[in-house]
Amino acid sequence: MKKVITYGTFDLLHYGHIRLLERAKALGDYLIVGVTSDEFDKARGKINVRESVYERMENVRKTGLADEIIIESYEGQKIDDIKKYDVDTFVLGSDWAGKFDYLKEYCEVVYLDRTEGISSTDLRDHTSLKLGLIGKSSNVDKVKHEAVYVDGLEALRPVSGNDAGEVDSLLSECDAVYVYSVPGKHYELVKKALNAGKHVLVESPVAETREECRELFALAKEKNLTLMEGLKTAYSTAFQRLLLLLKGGKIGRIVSVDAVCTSQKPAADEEMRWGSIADWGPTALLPVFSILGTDCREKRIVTWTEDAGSDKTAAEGDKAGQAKPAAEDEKHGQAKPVFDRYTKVDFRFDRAVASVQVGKGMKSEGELVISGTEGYAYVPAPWWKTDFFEIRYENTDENQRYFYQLEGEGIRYELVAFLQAVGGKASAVEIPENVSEAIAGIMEDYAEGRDVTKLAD
Ligand code: C2G
Repeated sequence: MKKVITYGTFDLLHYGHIRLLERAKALGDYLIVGVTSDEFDKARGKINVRESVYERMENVRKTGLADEIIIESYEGQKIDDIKKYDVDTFVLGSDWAGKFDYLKEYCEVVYLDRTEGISSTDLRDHTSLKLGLIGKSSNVDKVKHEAVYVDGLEALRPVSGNDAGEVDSLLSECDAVYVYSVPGKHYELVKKALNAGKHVLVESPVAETREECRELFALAKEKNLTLMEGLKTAYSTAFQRLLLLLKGGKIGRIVSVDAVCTSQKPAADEEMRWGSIADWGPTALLPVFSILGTDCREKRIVTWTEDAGSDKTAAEGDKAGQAKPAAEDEKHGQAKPVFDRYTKVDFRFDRAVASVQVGKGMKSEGELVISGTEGYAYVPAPWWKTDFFEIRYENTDENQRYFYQLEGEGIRYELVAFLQAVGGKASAVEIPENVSEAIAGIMEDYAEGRDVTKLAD
């Protein structure tokens, strides 16, 4: 019996794929088809795959052409498979001509003409989504750049969240918006976009109070729109795998979660002078609420703001992270914004504790440590661009290291998830509403001075 093997992603299965399978099948008596796993595709840069590996395997099965279907999940697996299944012929499309000649050492290698005029990319691009960008900053520019890597997404020019006319005109041209303005404007901008029938991806925090957050998610549900919180860390494979391992008991009972996020220089662009708690807070809070839940029994917030000399608490007129006029700045005749340069939040949950330290204009080790009764998880700085973590034990011989590809800063994965959510795949949203609400709640408590103590200048 002559065995033939071929591999592919087979996303949105089309006649180009089917013709390849038919011709491969004709080369022997038994055809094995390797379908790439979601993770393997991500690791090799194919981040736009719409269907899961199981959907893609099922579509291949339905063709009736495969005698056996396997999952391809790691680099180099082709050699293992050729030996394991005693394959006579390896087949792939001509777009790969020459790339797999090294397999000639193990079996016959055949490249078949690729079918012109059809590709999964074209099919994905066919349903293009126009994404308006609201907010003018280097962060928004990054999103515009990253959108290029996302099939089926067209990022329009950024407009300022302060210019109502610009925002209105943008809303008339797009299908969805990405909002990254100042925290105090997110609620009104998100509400405006939802009322205009647009899907929304909003950089965290979604809003500055629990109530506003709840209201926005309810409005999105009522209008059958997607409202997704943007926090790129949540969309990195490494962070997602870390959470799964922890939930699976990898380090025993979790006793504490400790996250640190700092950056030396405050944001240059005036519109984006967010304070530490609004800028870094959501990122640092993400692992706390994702791992320990959102029912903290008590918390303590200690903060240092630039105008710490005044006897005001953080609450008086000082929205969380919001630039608040302090002394007139005689140079520009504008209010000089102040913000919290450093904030520490300590939490007590029923069965664990947590701490987050965030700072802008100060530095510390930006690591994430999750401590457990059998070991601990260590994510080195900058932990929020998660591509590596280690599970460490008393017996260091048992330590395990995990690495997952993270292209750019991970923004593109967030955009792919948003596109999938808009397309109806709600499971693509990695931040549950209760976590979004809990993050907004910390912004609210900070602004209201609840559990807040200010450091002297
Ligand atoms: N194909 C084709 N004609 C097209 C599109 C794809 O003949 N119009 C072929 C490809 O050459 C490949 C197979 O169909 O042999 C599957 O294509 P993809 O799903 O795009 O898979 P690919 O990323 O090419 O991965 O380890 C996986 C292999 O490297 C193939």
